[in-house]
Amino acid sequence: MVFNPGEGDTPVKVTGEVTGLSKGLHGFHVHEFGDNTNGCTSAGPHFNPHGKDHAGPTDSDRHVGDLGNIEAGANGVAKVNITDSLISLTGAHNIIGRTVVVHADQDDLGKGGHELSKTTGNAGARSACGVIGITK
Ligand SMILES: [Cu+2]
Ligand SMILES: [Zn+2]
Repeated sequence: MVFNPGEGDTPVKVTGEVTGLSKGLHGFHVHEFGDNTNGCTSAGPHFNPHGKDHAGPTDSDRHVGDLGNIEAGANGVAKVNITDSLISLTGAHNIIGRTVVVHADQDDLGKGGHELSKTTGNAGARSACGVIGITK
């Protein structure tokens, strides 16, 4: 996964590929901690510096880490190509040193009416994760 900043830091372009998924939509978020000591659980909750409710990437009130869903085809591959104006590689919304998580289930973007909709989008287990770092 590659996170590329635009001019003046935003938007950030997220590109890459996730393989081995079940067909369909999978929640895709930046979680608070860059810690995978106990697997993806150690990444903590969604990155939410302003204490908002969980929502979708196009909602004005959302967690900074709410990047919505990625969609895998029948081959289990999801191509990621997201441009987001809230995450940043500098300042208060900096996601470097945090963790990107792919979930087992679809993120309902806060609208599913489930008790977890407003915190996690009820996106289920954490299937894969990786700390966001700096590379050449
Ligand atoms: Cu998540
Ligand atoms: Zn969220």
